Amino acid sequence: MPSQRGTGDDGRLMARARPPWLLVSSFALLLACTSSEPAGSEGTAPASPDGPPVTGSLEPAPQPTPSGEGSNEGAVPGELPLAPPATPTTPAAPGAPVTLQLSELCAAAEQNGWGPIERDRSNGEQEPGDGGPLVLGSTVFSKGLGTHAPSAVSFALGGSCSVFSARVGVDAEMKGAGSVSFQVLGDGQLLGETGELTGADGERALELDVSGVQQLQLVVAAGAGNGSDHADWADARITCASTLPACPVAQPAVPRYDGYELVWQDEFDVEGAPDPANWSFETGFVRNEEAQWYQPENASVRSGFLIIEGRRERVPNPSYRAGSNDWKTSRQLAEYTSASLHSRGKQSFRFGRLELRARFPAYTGLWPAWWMLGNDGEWPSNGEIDILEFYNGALHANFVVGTNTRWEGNWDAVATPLTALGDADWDVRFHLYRMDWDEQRIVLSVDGRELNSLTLSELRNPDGRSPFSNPAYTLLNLAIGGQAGGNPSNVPFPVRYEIDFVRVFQQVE
Ligand SMILES: [Ca+2]
Ligand SMILES: [Ca+2]
Ligand SMILES: [Ca+2]
Repeated sequence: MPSQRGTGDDGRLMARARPPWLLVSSFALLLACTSSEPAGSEGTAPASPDGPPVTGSLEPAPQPTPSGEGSNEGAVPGELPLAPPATPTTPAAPGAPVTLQLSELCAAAEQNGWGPIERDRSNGEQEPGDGGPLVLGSTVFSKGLGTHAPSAVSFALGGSCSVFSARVGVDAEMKGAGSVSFQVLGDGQLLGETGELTGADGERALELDVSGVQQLQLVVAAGAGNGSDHADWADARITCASTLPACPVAQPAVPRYDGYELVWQDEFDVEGAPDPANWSFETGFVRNEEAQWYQPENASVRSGFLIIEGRRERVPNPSYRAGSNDWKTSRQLAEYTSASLHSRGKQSFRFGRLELRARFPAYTGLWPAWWMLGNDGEWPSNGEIDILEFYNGALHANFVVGTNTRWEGNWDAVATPLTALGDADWDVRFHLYRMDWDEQRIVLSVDGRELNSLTLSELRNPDGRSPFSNPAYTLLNLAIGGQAGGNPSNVPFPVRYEIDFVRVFQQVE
C-alpha cells in the first residue's frame, strides 16, 4: 500500500470488492412470496397475523428524484436531497387539527419480531437504539417506526383523528432482501394493506381515513419467513383534533470507562448541516487521483446520523485546463460526488480513547475512512493514523510517518479482510471503531478486535521524534475510485456512509 500512495498533498489511501446487488425499480409491481432467510441470526418467527380481505386505499409513492446522472439542481448546501423533514408535532391552536408523528406518541401496546420497535431508526439488531437511519429506496426519513416482522403496534386515538399516512417498505439496510406486508387496522377492521413487498420494491404511500377510530393498529406480516424483514413505517403521522400523549424517544447512553472522562463528542443529533463548530469541508479534487468531487451538499445530519452520500453525478471542474498533466486540472468533469469533513483548527486531541460508530456498504470502488492527521507540519511528517479505512475487501489500519524524501511515507500498515471477521452480513451492521492512544502506544480496533498497534518509539520521523506525541485532528470522508478505491462503475449509487457518533475520552488526571 505505501507504494500506491499519492504524491504530494497529505497522501491518502485505500478500497474493496463485492458483486453489485441486483437493482430493481422501486416501483416494480408487488411481488408475491419470495421470502428468504438471509441476515444470519434472525430466526423464523410465527406466521403473520391473519387479516380481513383487502380494502382501503393504496397508492404508489411518488417517484424519488434520481440522484444519479445529470444535474445537481435542487441540492441545498448542507442538505441531502432526501425526504423533506418530517412535520414535527406542534401544539394545537384552539380548534385547529394537529399533525402528529406516531414515533413521538406513546404506544398502547407493541410487539416486534426482533428486539424492540425503534423510534426514528431502522430495526437494526436486537438492542434498542441500534438501528440506522430509516431509508426506503434512496430516501432517508427523519421520523417513523422501525420494526421487524411479525410486528404490531397500537395507538389509542380516542376517535379524535381523521387521517393516517405513512410511507412503508423494507428498509434499504437489508440491500433488497426481506419480504413483508403492511396492514393498518382500526378497531380490528382492516383499513388498508400493501400486499407483499420485498426489499427490492422500494416504498408505498399509505393514506387512510381513520375517522372515529379508537384503536389504531399497525401490523407487519412476515410472509413465509422473517429473515431480513426490517419493515419501516416512515413519516407515519396522524391528523387529530387535539394532541395525544407524547413519549420521549430514548437515546442509548454514552458508556463510562473507568479512569476516563468524555471530553468531546458529536452525536449528530441536530438535523441539517454538520455542526460548523466541529467540522469544515474539503472541496473539489483533493488527493489520490480519486474520482469524486467533494462538496458540502453530500453531507447532512438526519435522525441522529451524519450521512455522507456518494452519488453518480457530473460536476464541471472549474480548474480544467486542456492539455494539463495534473489530474486535478486535466479532467473536465467529475463523474461522482461525495463529501469529506475534517476538524482541523476546530477540534484536535492528544491522547485518549477515540470512538466512532459507523456503517458503510462494502462495494468495490468505495473508500470510506476515519483518520487522524497531526496539526503541525506537512504530510507525512505530521503523522497519519488510519483508524477506519476500507477498500479492496479489507479494513486497513495504518500509521504513517515521514522519511527523508518529501511526500514519501514510512508505513506500518495492516489489512484485515472482511472475510476474516466471520460475518457474511458484516457491512449490514454498524461497528464500533476505537483508537486507544497514550504516550507509549496506540491500539486500533473494531468491535474490540485489534486491527493494528504501534509502540511510538518504533516508528519515528527522520529527526528521531514521533509525530504521534502531538495533537491531531480528525477526518471523515467517503472517497470513490482513485489510486486504491477500485473501479466504482458497478456501485449502486447513491450509497451512504452513516456515522452515529464520534466521541473522545481522556484519562482523568
Ligand atoms: Ca434494535
Ligand atoms: Ca418475510
Ligand atoms: Ca447519533
